[in-house]
Order: sequence, then structure tokens, then C-alpha cells
Amino acid sequence: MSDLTLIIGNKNYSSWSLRPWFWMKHLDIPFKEKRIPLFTEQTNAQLEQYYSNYKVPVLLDGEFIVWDSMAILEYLAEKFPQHKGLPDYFKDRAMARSMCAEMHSSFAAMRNELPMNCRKTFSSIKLSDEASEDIERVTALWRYFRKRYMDKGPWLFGDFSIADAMYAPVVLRFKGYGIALNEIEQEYADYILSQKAIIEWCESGKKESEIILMDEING
Ligand SMILES: N[C@@H](CCC(=O)N[C@@H](CS)C(=O)NCC(=O)O)C(=O)O
Repeated sequence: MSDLTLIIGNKNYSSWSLRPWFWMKHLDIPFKEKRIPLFTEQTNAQLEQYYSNYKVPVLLDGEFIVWDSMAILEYLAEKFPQHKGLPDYFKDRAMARSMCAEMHSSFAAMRNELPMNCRKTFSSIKLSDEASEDIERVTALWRYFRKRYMDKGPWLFGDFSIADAMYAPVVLRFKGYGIALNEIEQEYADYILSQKAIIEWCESGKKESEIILMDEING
């Protein structure tokens, strides 16, 4: 019997929180959820106890604390080995790790200019060259891996993996800002958007009333 609690930020805005939340919901891993609205006067005091440098997401497994979305996903994959986090073959696993690491360490312009905001939809948006290059790179990655693993299943590496959880928030960014995608990437994005867990997350996000001004972009 596990005693998992996932500490998340605002569902409307917190793209990093969505990664492990999507993983757990999609795989029916039971957990409690504790939402801490970000950038309020109380946020730091509420997050201090988790040793996460005042950031979400944080996973509590009983008294045990894991922070950082990627570390949480890896922890969950090890705790529940029936839900494989990464592909079986070691070279496929290496590629999935490359892709996750790139998501974790790159795409600053895309993140800044397209903050996740489930409430907003834009038909188009003016982007810097850097953000456009980030988008091209992400879509090239999706295209490459979808083509490569197309016959194994609908996810990036055929089966659902940590890579899909890592990139799901990007799908919401692209949808929200009306980023045009080619057929293969659009098919992947639509598949993510059709997932029950993603729909549930977005519905909850839209109902939240907090406004984080720096994440509110005017088209
Ligand atoms: N690398 C961390 C980043 C976590 C992160 O920056 N979370 C944002 C929310 S999406 C946060 O907590 N921001 C609050 C702050 O920076 O004070 C992860 O993947 O979990």
C-alpha cells in the first residue's frame, strides 16, 4: 500500500507539475494531490518543508521526499516497475533519455514566450527567432521518434514512457498558442490532448481563479 502525495502548483500554469501528475493519473497510480498556488505571499512558507528550493512538483512517499519532475518520474518508474518508464532496449532507452534531458535543460525561449496557460487560446503569436528554433527542434524530435516507432504504438517510443510525460505540457503550449504542426506531430499532439488525464487537468486548470501575471501573454 503506497502513501503517495504529489505537491503541485496551479494546474493552469504549472507545466512541470503536469509531468508526474499525467504519469500517475494515466497509469492509475493512486495518490493524493496537494495544490499550492505559486507566487503568492504564502507559497514559500508552504513549500519550505519539502526541501525543493521552493519549487513544485514534489512527491512525498510517506515521509520520503523526491523533488524535480524528472527525478519524480524516474522514482515512480522504479517504484512501480510494472509501468515501464523507458523502452526495453538499451539504445532506445538512451534515446528516450536524450530526449527527456533535452526537454529538461533546453527550450528556454519557447518556455518564456509560450508559458503554459490552459485558459488561453491564441490563433497566432509573434515569436522570437530563438523561440521559433526551439519549436522547430521539438517538432523535429517528435517527428523523428514517431516515424521510428510508429509501428509499436501511438506514443513517442511506441509505448507510453517518461518522454511522453515530459513533452505533454509542450503539447498544451502549442495548442494554446496556435502553433501550426505538420501531420505527424499534429497526430501525436492530438493523441496527447485526447487523453482523459490531460482533459481532466485542463478542465481543473480552467476553473482556477489565480492569475500569475508573468505567465499571461498578450498575443
Ligand atoms: N526542474 C524543476 C523545475 C521546477 C519549477 O521550476 N517549477 C515551477 C513551477 S512550474 C516553480 O515551482 N516555480 C516557483 C518558483 O520558481 O518560485 C522540475 O522539473 O521539477
